[in-house]
Amino acid sequence: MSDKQQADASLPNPVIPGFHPDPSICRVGDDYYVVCSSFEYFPGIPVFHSRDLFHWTQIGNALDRPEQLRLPADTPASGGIYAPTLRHHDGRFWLIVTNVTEGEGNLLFTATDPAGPWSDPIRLSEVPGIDPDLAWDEDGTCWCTIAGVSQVRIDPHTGEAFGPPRKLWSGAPGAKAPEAPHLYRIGDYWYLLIAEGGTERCHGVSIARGRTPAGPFEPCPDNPVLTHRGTDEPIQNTGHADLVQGPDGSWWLALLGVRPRGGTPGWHVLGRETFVAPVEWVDGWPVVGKVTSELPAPAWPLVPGPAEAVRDDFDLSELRPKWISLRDRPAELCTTKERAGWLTLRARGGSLDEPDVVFVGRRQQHLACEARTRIDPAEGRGGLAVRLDEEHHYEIEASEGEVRVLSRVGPLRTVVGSLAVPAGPVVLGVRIAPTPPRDARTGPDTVTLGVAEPDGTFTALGALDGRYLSTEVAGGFTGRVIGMYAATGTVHFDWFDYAQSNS
Ligand code: 6LW
Repeated sequence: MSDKQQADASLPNPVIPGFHPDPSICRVGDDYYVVCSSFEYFPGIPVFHSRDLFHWTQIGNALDRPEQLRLPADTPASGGIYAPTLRHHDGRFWLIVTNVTEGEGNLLFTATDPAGPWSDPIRLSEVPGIDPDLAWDEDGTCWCTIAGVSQVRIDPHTGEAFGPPRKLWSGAPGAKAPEAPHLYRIGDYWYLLIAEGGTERCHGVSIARGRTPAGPFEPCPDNPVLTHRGTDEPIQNTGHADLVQGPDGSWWLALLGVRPRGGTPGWHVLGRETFVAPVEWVDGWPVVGKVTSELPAPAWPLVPGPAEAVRDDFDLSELRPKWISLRDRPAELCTTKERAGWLTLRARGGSLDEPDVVFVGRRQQHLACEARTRIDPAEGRGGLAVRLDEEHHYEIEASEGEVRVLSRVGPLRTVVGSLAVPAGPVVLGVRIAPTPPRDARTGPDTVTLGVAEPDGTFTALGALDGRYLSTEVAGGFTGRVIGMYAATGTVHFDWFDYAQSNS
C-alpha cells in the first residue's frame, strides 16, 4: 500500500471481532500481544499477535493442557476462565488469570514465547477475587491488584501473598463493580485504570493516579474517561480496558465493546469484542478518543497478517488454534488422525443440551456470515450448530438418510424441519444475515439452516430469529460459536468453511 493509499484508508474496529472479551495488551519491542477470556471453552485464553495494533493473528491458546485448565463437566456456561492480564518482565511473559471453578482461583503462568508452551499454573491460593493484574516496582516488588479494587504484594515465582489484600479505590461513588484493574508506571505517576458500572450498557473506564504503586490514588477529575452509557453509539458496553503505546509512541486503549442490533432493547450476538481507541494525555490524564467502527489508518506501516483460509480441510495432525471445544477435548473423542483429512468426533452421550457434548467450533466473527461442513453420518448422528450455551442453540443434524433442524431456546426444544437425503455424506450449512429494520421489535439477525446440494443450491429447512442466541436473552459473558458436534456414535467431517458474507 502506498503512503497516500494508507493515509486515505480506514481500518475496521473491532480489531479482534467475535467473542473476545476482557483484552489485555502487552508490547515487547515491535510486537504486540493480546489475550482474552475464554470461560467454559478448551483450550483457553486465545493469544493474538500484531505488529501494527490493527491486524491481529491468533498464534495460540495459552492454556492448552488439562493440567493448566481444569473445567469439570459441571462448569456452567460463562464459568471457568475470566479476565487475564498479560505482561512482559525480566525476559519472560507473565499471564495471570482467574479460573472461577471451585478449587482453582487465581493462577499465574509464564512463557518465553507467548505462542506457547506456557508453564503449569502457579497457584495464588491467598489471593481472592477476580481480574488479577501484575505490576513490578522499580525495586522488583510485584504487586497484584484485583477487582474491588484491592492489592497485595506477591512472590510471582511461588504464588505467596504477603498479607491480606488492601483496599485501594472503589471508583466513582455509587458505580457498581469496580473491576478489571491495571496498574502502570507512566512518567512520574502510577496510574490505576479500572472498569466500573458493570459489563452491560453502563460499563465505563475510570482512572486514578498516585506517587507509589500502593497509592494513595487521586481520581481523575473527568472520570469516567470512557463510557457509552446513555448514548446511541452503535458500539455499546465499552469498558474493561488496557493501555499501550503505538509504534510511534502514541497511546491507545484496547477495550471491550458490543454491537447491539435490531429494535428495542437491542441484541448483541457476537459477545464482547476487542476494540482499540486512541488516547491523548492532557495535564497528566488520559483523554480517550471515540470508539468507532472505523479508525483512520495510522502513520506507521500496516502489517496485515495472513488472510484466514475459508476452508479448513482438517489436514493437520492438530486442530488449528481457532477451534475450541467445551470443557475438555480428549484425543480419543476428537481427532484428525483417525481418518486422514477428516475430523472425527465420537459422542459420549450428551447432546448440545448437555455440558459434556463433544463439540468443536469457532467464534462467529462477522454479523453476516456463512458456514458449511461436509459430514459423514454413516456411524452416528451429528451436525452443525450455532451455540450460545446449553439452553440456547440452533443446529442442523444429519443421520444416515435424514437431516433435521432443531432449536433449543430456554426450556423449549423444537424440531423446526426435516428432509430425507440420499445415504452418504451431506453438506450442512448455516447463513446468518442481519435483519433489515422493520419496527421496534425487529430481531438482530436471521439464522437460516439448510442443506447445500452438490449443484450449489441451498435448501433452507428453517429461518430462525437470532435474538434467542443473543446475550440479552441467554445472559452470560460469551458470544456465538459455530461448530460441529457428535450426538450419537461417531461422525466424520471432511471440511469446514466459514466466510463473511455481503448482506
Ligand atoms: C470480568 C470482568 C468483566 O471478570 O466481565 O467486563 C467479567 N468485565 O472484569 C467476565 O468477563
